This record gives sequence, C-alpha cells and structure tokens, in this order.
Amino acid sequence: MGCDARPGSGALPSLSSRTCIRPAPGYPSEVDVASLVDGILTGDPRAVARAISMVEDGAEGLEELSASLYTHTGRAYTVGLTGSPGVGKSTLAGALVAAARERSRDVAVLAIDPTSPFTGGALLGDRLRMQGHATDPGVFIRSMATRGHLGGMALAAPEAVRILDASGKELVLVETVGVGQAEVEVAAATDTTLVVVSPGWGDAVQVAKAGILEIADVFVVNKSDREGAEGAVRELENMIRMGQELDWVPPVVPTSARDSEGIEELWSAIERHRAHLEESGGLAFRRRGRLLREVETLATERLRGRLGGLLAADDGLADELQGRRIDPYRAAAILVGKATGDPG
Ligand SMILES: Nc1nc2c(ncn2[C@@H]2O[C@H](COP(=O)(O)OP(=O)(O)OP(=O)(O)O)[C@@H](O)[C@H]2O)c(=O)[nH]1
Ligand SMILES: [Mg+2]
Repeated sequence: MGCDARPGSGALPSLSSRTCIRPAPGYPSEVDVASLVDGILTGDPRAVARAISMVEDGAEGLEELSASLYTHTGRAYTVGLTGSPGVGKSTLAGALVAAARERSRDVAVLAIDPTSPFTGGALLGDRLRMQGHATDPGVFIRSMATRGHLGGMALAAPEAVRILDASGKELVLVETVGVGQAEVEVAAATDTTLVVVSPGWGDAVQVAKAGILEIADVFVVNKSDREGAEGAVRELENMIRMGQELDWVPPVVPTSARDSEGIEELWSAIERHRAHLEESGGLAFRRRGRLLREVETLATERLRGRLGGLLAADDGLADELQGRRIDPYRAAAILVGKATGDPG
C-alpha cells in the first residue's frame, strides 16, 4: 500500500486514490488517508491526533479524510463550554469526564484555542492530567488551534468533532478559551451549550453584554465554594425570567468543579436538555441548521478563492472599471457570472 504523489495545489483530491500525508512523530512514516481512516474507526488515539493536526493545518488530504469519515459520524452528543477566562471551564470539563466515565461512556475533550496553540494546550493537558484521565483509553483530550484551515475555527471545530465522533466517542466536550464572538459561536455550535460564570459582582451584566444569554442551554455558576455564588444564581435566574419566553428555560446550576460539587446536578441538567431536544425534534433541527451553515461557509470560501483568482487575471475588467465604462456592481455581477457559469 503506497502513497501517490499529489499535485501541490489546485486539483481536488480524488476519492479513489491514496493521498500522502506528512509523517508525524510517533506515527509510522508512510501514512495514507485510507489507513488513517481505519485507525480512526478503530479508535486509535494516534490516528485521531494525527487527523486533528491535519484539520489544524488545513492539510492536503483533508477533504478525502472528511468524505471517508462522514458516514461514520452523527452519533456523538456534543456539549460546548464557554465563559470568561479562568471561570473553571477546563476543571469543569474534567469533572464531566469523570461523570461520563462513571457511566462507562467514552468521552473526548476538545479545547479550542484560537490564539495560542502551545500554552492553551499545556494548561488544559495539565489540568486534566491532574484529574487522572490521561491514561484512560476511554478519554481523549486535545487542544486545537487553527493554523492553516480555510474558514478558521468555525470550520475546523466541527471537522475535529466528527473525527472524534467517528472514533467512537459518545460524548464530545468542546471548550472555547476566550470570550470573543468566534469562540462563542464555536461553543454554541454544539447540541447543549453550557455558559460558565463564576461568582462576582455583575455576572449577569457580563452575560448580557457578551450576548451569550441567547446561546445558553444551561448556566453554570462555578466556584460555588466562593462567596457570592447564591447571589449569582439568583441574578441569572431573574435575568432568564425577564427574558423572552422559551420552550426550554435554561437552568442555573451551581458547581464547584474543584470539589466535585454539583456535577451530578449539572450532568442531569445536560441529560434533561438532551431529552427535551430529542422529544421536541430540536436536536435534528439544530444539527441540520449547523450542517447547512457549515456548507455555506465552505462554499463561500471556495467561491472567494475562485473570484480572487479570476479578478487578478482579468485586466480587461479592471480597465473597464477604472475607465468608468462599467460600475463596481456590474463588475461584480460579471465576475460572479464567470465564476459560477451563471450569466445573471
Ligand atoms: N475555588 C474554586 N476554584 C476553581 C474551581 N474550578 C476551577 N477553579 C480554579 O480556577 C482556576 C482556573 O481554572 P480553569 O479550569 O483553568 O479555568 P478555565 O475557565 O478553563 O480557564 P481558561 O481556559 O484559561 O479560560 C484554576 O486555578 C482552578 O483550580 C472551583 O470550583 N472553585
Ligand atoms: Mg481552560
């Protein structure tokens, strides 16, 4: 079983041929997509790690990998954790991993770090290692940054989640580090989204400001061992009550991830939300919406590349434009027509 040489760029990978992938440390030197897929489907953590690195890099062979895995996905339940730095998301993820393992569920944690591929990973790894999950084959922990993936985290994260799903993980926790719009979006693109806060004045205000009230399926007030936790719970509950009427009212769950307090309550809140989604048809609806948004983003990225190429090569159009013989709107219509074969 060998690897074909591939053209560097341009051509789409054909699904029938094998694509070479650069060897990674700890992985056999000759790796092709087909054996990587086999590895993932048998739950080999090295294959999973390698594939997620490919996603980070936007590596060659990714489309082929994605296509081969797709029919093996759709089984994992995904839970997002988002909230300000230091509120205890990783510690909480560790506690949820323990809860999953007590129920013999295979679980993965994916920490999305858009800024630092190194420190975030180390911190998360340490935090979870301390909790003793590192040697458990039923647990896969990985942090991830985007280095070359077209479309950034919004596309890379769901692809990585599918790899974990295909590898047999029943539960995938997605932690987003940071509070920007992109991080919130990634955490929201899960089946159940946990918004984590910790006690302190103005929690509700922060939540409202960050626009995360809308995305929370469950609120977690972590560090409940600290003063002010009850107040924070009340504040959030009031805010939820004042908000618009929803068919699912997000519960507010106090936890101390450090002391493993409230974790069972949090687990059952997640289960209740899951049951609600399954019974109401909301789960299928959400997942369908997410897939469509992903396709839209992918298609947009493709078109963007094509339009850029066409535009750069079209001196005539630039001349017409600059000579005021056509206006930018018309030029854009012409360009889109050329890219799509649709004369408009
Ligand atoms: N008192 C107390 N401290 C906690 C609790 N949970 C986490 N911590 C501490 O809070 C600090 C931050 O915890 P992390 O789990 O790394 O927080 P995080 O939200 O993942 O942080 P970032 O990933 O950097 O955004 C650590 O020192 C934890 O030990 C808790 O329930 N109570
Ligand atoms: Mg963290």
